[in-house]
Amino acid sequence: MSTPQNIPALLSQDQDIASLIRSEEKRELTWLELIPSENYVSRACHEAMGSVFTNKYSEWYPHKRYYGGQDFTDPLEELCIERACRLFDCKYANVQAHSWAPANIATYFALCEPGDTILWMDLWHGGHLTHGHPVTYISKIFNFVRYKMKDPDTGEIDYDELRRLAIEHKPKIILAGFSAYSRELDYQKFVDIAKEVGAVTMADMAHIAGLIAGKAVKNPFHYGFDIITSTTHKTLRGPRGGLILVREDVDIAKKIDKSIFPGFQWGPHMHIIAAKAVAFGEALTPDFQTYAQQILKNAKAMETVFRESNIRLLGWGTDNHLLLADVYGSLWISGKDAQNVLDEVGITVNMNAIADDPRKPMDPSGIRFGTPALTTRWLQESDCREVAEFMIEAMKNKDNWTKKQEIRMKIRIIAEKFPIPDNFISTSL
Ligand code: DSN
Repeated sequence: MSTPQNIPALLSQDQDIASLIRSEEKRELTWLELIPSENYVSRACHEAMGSVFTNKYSEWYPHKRYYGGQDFTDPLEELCIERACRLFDCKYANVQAHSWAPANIATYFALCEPGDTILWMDLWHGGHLTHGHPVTYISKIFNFVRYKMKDPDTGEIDYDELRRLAIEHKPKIILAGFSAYSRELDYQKFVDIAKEVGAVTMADMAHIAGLIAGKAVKNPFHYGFDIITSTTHKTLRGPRGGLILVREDVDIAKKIDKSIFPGFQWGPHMHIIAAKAVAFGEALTPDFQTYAQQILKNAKAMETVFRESNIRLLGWGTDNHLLLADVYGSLWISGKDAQNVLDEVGITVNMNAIADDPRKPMDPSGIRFGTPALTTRWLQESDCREVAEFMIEAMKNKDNWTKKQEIRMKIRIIAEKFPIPDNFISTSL
């Protein structure tokens, strides 16, 4: 029987769902995926996600579970924690957070009382909704104060303003992290400011966790950060999930464990914890370091092409896996139209607001794109340059059907030349 063994059953039992899965597989094979938060997980990871651990309830933590039958969940979770700590060079890990938002929210509740202040990076300057944007429920509970970039064209954070806000508001947490920011942060400055005002430092590394694990970018723990939160499915290339790491403070670690359970989440998803452990095992290998380095080289190659074409890049380029281009300001195409045109030619990106965007969030000025998934397919710098050139050509020819068909054919050829590697394809319906 082919792997995994549930697929033939799905095909005979529920053809509607089987057919949608097959269509998505085809899309993933024939389109080039450039959304910087997406990737392909390994076949081994898929198998762990599809395993019998999905059947098991395991509330609480290893060796103090509430339900019986935990002979195999305890060593599983312990192994996952041990791998996470080794990977990120820290003492404590909570691997139960279901995803990004639960990881962040549980951390706020672990360390703050209602009304306490958290300093975060403005959403329009690269931060994330889960950092306390006014549309979120958590913004009604905690007092979120925003800092920004000094200059969106260099990407430098306004550290003087950050320090001023910290002194004025006395935050419990200073949060460094982003979902649409392409430069490395000055972690030392965050730590120095936090020490001055007695705040805890939290780095939300959801986007760059794989780059940290692969030693391609700096690890905030090496500068004294107290906490890192993350997803496990972006550059880290694991299952959809969350992760909370604590450098060394046992009291913080205990508070976070209590906040996740019983404070906020209940049954942990043990099949996802199994898949997280597999992904951490993969990320501990030298091959993963090569992968992480190549992500950066590929992003730099795309940066060069966009710069040569005089397209404005926020932050003047990238130090990580992603780029944010002001396509409206440079090519007079809105972010939404650019996303649609690129989709038509077989390239998936996402529209994104840029700093101080004059346009509306649902049709902003920018697109965000990156190289984690392309690099899993082992595209190299010259290939990524070519993809960048096709992107620009497509955006410049948004109303030219013949040109778009031509580009679509060329993208299809690239997709065929760089198939998703065998060990990253998990189904064969
Ligand atoms: N989906 C996340 C990302 O793409 O960064 C944001 O929620």
